[in-house]
Amino acid sequence: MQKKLAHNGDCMGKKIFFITSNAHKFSEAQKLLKKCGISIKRKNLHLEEVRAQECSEVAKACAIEAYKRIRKPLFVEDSGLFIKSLNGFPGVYSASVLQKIGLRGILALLKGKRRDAEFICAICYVDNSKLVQICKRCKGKISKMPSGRKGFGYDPIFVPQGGKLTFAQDEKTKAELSHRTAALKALCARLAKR
Ligand code: ITT
Repeated sequence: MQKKLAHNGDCMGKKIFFITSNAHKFSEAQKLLKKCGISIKRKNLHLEEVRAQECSEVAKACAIEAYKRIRKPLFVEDSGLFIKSLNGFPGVYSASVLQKIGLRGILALLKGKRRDAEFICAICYVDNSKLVQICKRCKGKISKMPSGRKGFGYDPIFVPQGGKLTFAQDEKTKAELSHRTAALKALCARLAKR
């Protein structure tokens, strides 16, 4: 990649693009990254996601494609819900599965099955001198019924480990320990390193 930055710390205080079509993901990231002095701008490049088994592969391929197009510091985040008894389904297909069968469809598939699940968030950051990959998880269980009005996506059916409320009922807990929070904190730490 062209022209080197003087040092990696140069990312701090600069505007970074978060390439996403999802306003909820952007809003969560904006709040958290602001706390560590990173301001972000949303850009939707309508990237086509590659077929892959892992969020980190999807994030990396999209970030490289996005960098080719805009040549500005940016990150892409690919996330999803992985349910153990469904062999990781919906996983990397989380967005389209939610559109097609909804939360009720997922709950129907889980009748009589174990409900352990995890959210995964993979981030790939690219600028003119480096590519940073981060992948974090948040373990929990799928509830019996959707509950709560906060958050987005699968939040109404996801109860984090040790908790009783879904992420959609308790956004404070989500902000503290979600997969996205963990990944963004790790991104801040990596970008702050010289
Ligand atoms: P971009 O790819 O454009 O960023 P997207 O919504 O398509 O937006 P993903 O491909 O990463 O994002 O799909 C992730 C889906 O997984 C998302 O649409 C939600 O349905 C679900 N998801 C991810 N993180 C979540 C969270 O924190 N809470 C609830 N659902 C989440």
